[in-house]
Order: sequence, then structure tokens, then C-alpha cells
Amino acid sequence: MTIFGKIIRREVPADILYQDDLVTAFRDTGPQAPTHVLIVPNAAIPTAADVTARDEAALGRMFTVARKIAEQEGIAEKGYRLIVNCREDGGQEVFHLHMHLLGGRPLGRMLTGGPNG
Ligand code: DGP
Repeated sequence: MTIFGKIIRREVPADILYQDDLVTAFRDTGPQAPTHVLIVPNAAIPTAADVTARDEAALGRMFTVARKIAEQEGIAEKGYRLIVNCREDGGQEVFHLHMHLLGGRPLGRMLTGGPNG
């Protein structure tokens, strides 16, 4: 099990903002913006490359929860960014699928590097 699996089961501490039967949302411990929240399916899906039709309810819930948390955080009006990193080239570090919700400052262009990084 990954660290996110343990957070979902409340076996390790985290600043959990929301949890239901399908998803859990908690603050990232290394925030890269004033708001940096991770929204994860409770099911242990390793990466975006592993999703199946059975996961569609949880994946949809991730977006509606992101919308609600963005409103609670006061960043909905100015805008925010949702990111899902996938595997090595995507920069994924924790192999439990997660959506980053980032906002609270202008985030600039989507990628900082050029085609060769
Ligand atoms: P990614 O590179 O997309 O796999 O992002 C992983 C994120 O997870 C990274 O922004 C830091 C965050 N993170 C790693 N370990 C922990 C942890 O133990 N608790 C919390 N809340 N966040 C973590």
C-alpha cells in the first residue's frame, strides 16, 4: 500500500478536507501554491494508465469534489489548475492515482520546460 492508501485509512495523519465512499481530499505536504490539495480515489488505482470503466464514478467524483474545494478555498473565481501526473515521464512519485488542485496565485504557463525540458 502507498502512503496515500494509509492516509485514506487514517493510519497516517493528513489534513483531510473531504472524504466519502469514493474519494478522499487532503492537503499536499509540499505545497507549490497557496492552495495545493490532492484528491484521490479510495480504490488503489496506481496510475491514470490503469483506470477502467469500473472507476468512472470515482473519477467523476474527483472533479466535483475539486470544484467544491476550490469554492471553499476561495480560488474558484480567479481560477486554478488540476493536474494528474502519470508514470515516469509524467513525474509521478506516488503510485496511487491523484489529482492536484493548485491555486491562489497566477500559475503561469502549463509547462516550464521546452520540448527537451
Ligand atoms: P506526484 O509527483 O504527482 O506523484 O505528486 C505526489 C505529491 O504527493 C507531491 O506533491 C507531494 C505529495 N506527498 C508525498 N507524500 C505525502 C504525504 O505523506 N502526505 C501528503 N499530504 N502529501 C504527500
